[in-house]
Amino acid sequence: MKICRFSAGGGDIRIGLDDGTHVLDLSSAGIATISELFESADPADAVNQTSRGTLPRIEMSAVRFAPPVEQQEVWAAGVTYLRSKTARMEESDFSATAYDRVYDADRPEIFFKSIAEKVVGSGEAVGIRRDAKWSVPEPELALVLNSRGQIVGCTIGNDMSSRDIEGENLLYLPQAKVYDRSCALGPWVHLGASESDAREWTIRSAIHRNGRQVFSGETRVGNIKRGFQELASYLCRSQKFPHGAVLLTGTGIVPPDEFTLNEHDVVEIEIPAIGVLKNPVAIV
Ligand code: DO4
Ligand code: MG
Repeated sequence: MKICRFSAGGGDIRIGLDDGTHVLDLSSAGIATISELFESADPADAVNQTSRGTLPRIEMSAVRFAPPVEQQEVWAAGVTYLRSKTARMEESDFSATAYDRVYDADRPEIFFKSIAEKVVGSGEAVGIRRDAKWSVPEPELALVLNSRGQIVGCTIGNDMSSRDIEGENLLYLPQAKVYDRSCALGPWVHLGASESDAREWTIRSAIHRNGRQVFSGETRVGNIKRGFQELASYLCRSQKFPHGAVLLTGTGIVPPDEFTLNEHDVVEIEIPAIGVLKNPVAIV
């Protein structure tokens, strides 16, 4: 089951359910926010309690997806795939051992990524920093957590990153990772998939420039070194999320070192069970 935040015809943001060809308007059945859905004992069951036949149906082509966060903080895990560890060690001289160590350490790397209001949805521009020379998307599975720290769903995340800034000095990580339009999420939240199901999923990414594909790559979610609960429980150690949180789980897709994003490129990230997160690139 997949749900989203959306608007249509310039109206308010509503909560929607995917029925394949249309979005069913759950807000008309009293589900006003995704946060309240995530807080219910069984979000998929709460959706199933609505009488689908009576819900307004909106053509998919008329839907504008909003990011699937309201007040949730967005955090991200790093160096969870071998591919990410290798890339990080190659881009940096004196930080290389830090990446090597964190890959094998008990405690994962987890960093703050975005407040909800700065997240962009599918169709909106993601940003590359004006002062960066080497910018890449990071296609990632994102876990959706409620205020009790329970994983209630999965969405797609793009952890936009400035590799030259990150590689220059590990202490610059927040600048490499957190800036305007540096986090995209959506378009759907897949409710109720088990971790073993999700580990079978493939993440695919493609980058287009002037209508031509300039990069494509893929990985399997199962290549993540750490468990979902392990990552979520570290995030929630000594920290409460009264509105819930989203946790990006790290990237396993890294373009070749000579590749950097340009303004007007289009980044697509697909996880077939969730959908396609598609964003043009803007300089910020
Ligand atoms: O410290 C670097 C961050 C790595 C990251 O974001 C990732 O592996 O996805
Ligand atoms: Mg990342």
